[in-house]
Amino acid sequence: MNLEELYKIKNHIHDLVKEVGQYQLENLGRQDLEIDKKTSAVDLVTEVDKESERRIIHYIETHFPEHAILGEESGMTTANHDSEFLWVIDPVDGTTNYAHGYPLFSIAIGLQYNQKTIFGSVYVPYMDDYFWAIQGEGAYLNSEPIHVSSHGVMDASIIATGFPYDKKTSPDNNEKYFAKIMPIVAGIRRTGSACIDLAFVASGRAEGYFEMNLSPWDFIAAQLIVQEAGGVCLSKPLRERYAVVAGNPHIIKELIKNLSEVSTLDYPVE
Ligand code: 2AM
Ligand code: CA
Repeated sequence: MNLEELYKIKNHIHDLVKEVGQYQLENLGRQDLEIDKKTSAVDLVTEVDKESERRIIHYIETHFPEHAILGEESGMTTANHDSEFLWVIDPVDGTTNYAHGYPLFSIAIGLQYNQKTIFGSVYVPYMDDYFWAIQGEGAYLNSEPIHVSSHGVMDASIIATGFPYDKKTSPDNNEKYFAKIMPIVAGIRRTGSACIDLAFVASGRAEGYFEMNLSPWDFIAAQLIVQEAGGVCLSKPLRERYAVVAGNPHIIKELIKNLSEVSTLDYPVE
């Protein structure tokens, strides 16, 4: 796939997520929203998650019938699962927010070629913010280039984090890391959407981010955006999921140092 094709994809995905985002906003806060439980009482999926993913997959299957697709709600497509191209989709990142009518949620779409992410996008419908990156081409918010911030000290930094659905029982509920970082920074933020947290690191709205228990669709697209914005975003397999740490080049060192003082086992250490 050449650069011209990737720029076309960027534009077409922008049109697609605007349309899907409009549908999501129209249904936000609806009292009769159909909500199902997935793995537990707090792991939710709404009819809007499913319909949004269906629309995104329809677009990909129409334009790229040979590509494989991994979606949060449908899993891995059986067709083309050996393709070199893999689309990774989260139709609503921040489902708990969405189900409560809390307007922070995003649509994440990434494209990988031989396991390397070559395009990543995060769209936040409520803000009409389209974050995107093409490998080697920098990162953008709508049409403006974005860059990570240059703040290098923890006590002047905003650090975002998150906690998994199974936090009552999971050893990977982030509690001890949160306790370590919370007192030493200017502010902790918890949006409920890993993709928004990472996009905010990429655009310098936050300095760093750490979270465990993520699935690939929660961070693959946004990871490229952080990297192309001059930041660092590392992931490490942790049981069935991933621990992710991100930041500008100064804060990432501080963040990893502090996280590894708690334990060197869970988060990436370099
Ligand atoms: P979701 O809203 O798409 O489910 C919140 O901390 C972030 O982590 C969100 O991006 C949420 O994605 C994701 N998340 C929370 N618990 C998770 C789990 N058990 N497995 C995978 N992702 C999870
Ligand atoms: Ca998600």
